[in-house]
Amino acid sequence: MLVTGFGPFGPNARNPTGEVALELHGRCFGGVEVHGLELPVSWSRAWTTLSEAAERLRPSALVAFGVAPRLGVSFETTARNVRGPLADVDGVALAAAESIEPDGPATLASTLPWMRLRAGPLPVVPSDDAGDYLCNYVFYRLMRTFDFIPCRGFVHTPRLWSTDTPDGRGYSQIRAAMMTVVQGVVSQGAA
Ligand code: PCA
Repeated sequence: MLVTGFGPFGPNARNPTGEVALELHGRCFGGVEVHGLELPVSWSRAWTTLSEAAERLRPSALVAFGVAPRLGVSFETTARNVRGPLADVDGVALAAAESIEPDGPATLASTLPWMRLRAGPLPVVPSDDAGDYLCNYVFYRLMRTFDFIPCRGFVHTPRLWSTDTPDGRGYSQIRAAMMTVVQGVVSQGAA
């Protein structure tokens, strides 16, 4: 099973999703080994990093995580064919919002068993809109491209508040939420 998170970006000096994904690397959940990967918040490098790993590993499941300014965990149901003009960590920005794939479908549905997943200590916040930044971009492209991974999708966690420390409340809740999601995907028989 492939588990990804993102690296730091903008005001998020730390991104718990990338840190936890790397921590999970090599761990087993119910006999399923996790390959954990951190993706750079870069329009050019995020997708090449993910697609290289997915093509090489051919996992049975892929859960991609990122942070959003929300109080709970969102199982993103719907990837949208749009990306916005916000600059990435390389300083690259589009002039205006545009389609990810001009002739691609407007939306693509997650194939995670999200209706049956929990998020540990954090509440679940329904979402059919992953935004128009790197998370939605990677989500749309992984839904569009990885037909060889039957179970795949995207999950937003809250972001880490600046007062948190690695062993602080916010971080440990996000970490527990991500572990619960990964465990849930395995116990649903999806990985
Ligand atoms: N969140 C951003 C990109 C990286 C991340 O963790 C997003 O929601 O698009």
